[in-house]
Amino acid sequence: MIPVQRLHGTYGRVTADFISQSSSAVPGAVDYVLHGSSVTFQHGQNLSFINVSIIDDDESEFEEPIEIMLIGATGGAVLGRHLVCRITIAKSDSPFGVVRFLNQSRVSVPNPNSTMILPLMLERTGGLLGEIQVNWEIVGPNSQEALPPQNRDIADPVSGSFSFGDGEGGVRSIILVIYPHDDIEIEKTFIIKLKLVRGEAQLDSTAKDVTLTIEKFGDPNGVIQFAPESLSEETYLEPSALEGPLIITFFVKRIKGISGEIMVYWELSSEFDITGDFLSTKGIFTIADGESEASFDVHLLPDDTPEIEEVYVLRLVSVKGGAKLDTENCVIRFSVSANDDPHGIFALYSDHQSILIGQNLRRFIQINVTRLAGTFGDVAVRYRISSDSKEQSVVTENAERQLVVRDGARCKVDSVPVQSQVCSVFSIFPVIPEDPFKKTLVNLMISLQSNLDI
Ligand SMILES: [Ca+2]
Ligand SMILES: [Ca+2]
Ligand SMILES: [Ca+2]
Repeated sequence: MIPVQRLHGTYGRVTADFISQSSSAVPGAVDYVLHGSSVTFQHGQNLSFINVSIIDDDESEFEEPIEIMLIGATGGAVLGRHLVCRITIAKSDSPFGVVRFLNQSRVSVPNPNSTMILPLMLERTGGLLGEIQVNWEIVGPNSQEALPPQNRDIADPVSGSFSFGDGEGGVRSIILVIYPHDDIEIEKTFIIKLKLVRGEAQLDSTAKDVTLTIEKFGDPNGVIQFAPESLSEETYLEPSALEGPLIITFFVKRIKGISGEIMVYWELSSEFDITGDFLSTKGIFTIADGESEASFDVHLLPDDTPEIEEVYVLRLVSVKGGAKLDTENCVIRFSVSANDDPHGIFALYSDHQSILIGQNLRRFIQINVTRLAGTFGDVAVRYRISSDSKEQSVVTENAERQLVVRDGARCKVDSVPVQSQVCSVFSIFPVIPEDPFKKTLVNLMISLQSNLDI
């Protein structure tokens, strides 16, 4: 755009005529195009433009100056003093011309329901010296191999040839006929390539091929879900240190399409403390092209930590490679039953027990029940104090008593008034955990009996 100014008055509609001249550059479709031969100013307008297009090409050899000159004015205006504008074409045109696609270099189309026509346009432009022949071919899908004429995606012809005579430019078209999709189809990429086989024109390096992507149809890469055998909520036992990690295998299926290798990401979480429970709480596994089944392992580790039953959520979180997750069946739960005596093991240590004498000389046995291992929940402990002296009862009141060791507490102290002078042996009765820990009752009783420390 070359600006032309209208100085002084702007009354009425006027025009200014112009021409171009150049010692080497050729007007028309070769080096540049001068649009029109006059520039118009409407009433009140003081600025207008001359439009010059430079023909673009790859070569950069000669600079070519062009002069644009105002040569006359109409409508009452007169020419001023600055009438010549010089521009320089930095690049010179290839004398043989340039061949290029006019389409976008990347074209993406939905996989059609019915036959689809896709025209591609190419042109020879610039210099038109000599005959040239340009061939085209398609490579793909998703490879650099030439597309065979018989294929399921694009109708024959899948290659061809164009000739341009000496001095002949212009546009040619390639008509691609794209077949409708199959039941399911992966995304396919083809490249339509130009190749100069005769003559000396240049292929425009930025527009000598078109990458055509036909989008996938359906779920060619599949939908990922846990296999039915892994959907039920299982309960596992924490392994002992001797056994080592327990390997739990989960099965996964790929339904619908089975095309392409895909990567599936999984993750374990829990509202309980998951620290140290598993070798890893996340991972990746792959399903090979054509495969519909896979499995992955979760390693449940042994530990000495007392734990109540913990529920874990195992989730397939994402997939790479075009597949989708079945949102209905990508989360499962499993649990590990209570372990390492979560509610505790109860013991009496003789050096923690004592006889107290109150102000009124009443005597008390101060009982200190120690809770080892876990401290989950309130646990009621029943005990009985008896003496090796058979003749008289030691305890004033009930023979059997109960104390409650609270959730989190490691011991509980109770005082029992006594009558007798001698009380040398304590014995303690089973622990009776309160609901909801009935299940562990037996364990606790056994533990307790075998852990009595008198
Ligand atoms: Ca845990
Ligand atoms: Ca654990
Ligand atoms: Ca444990």
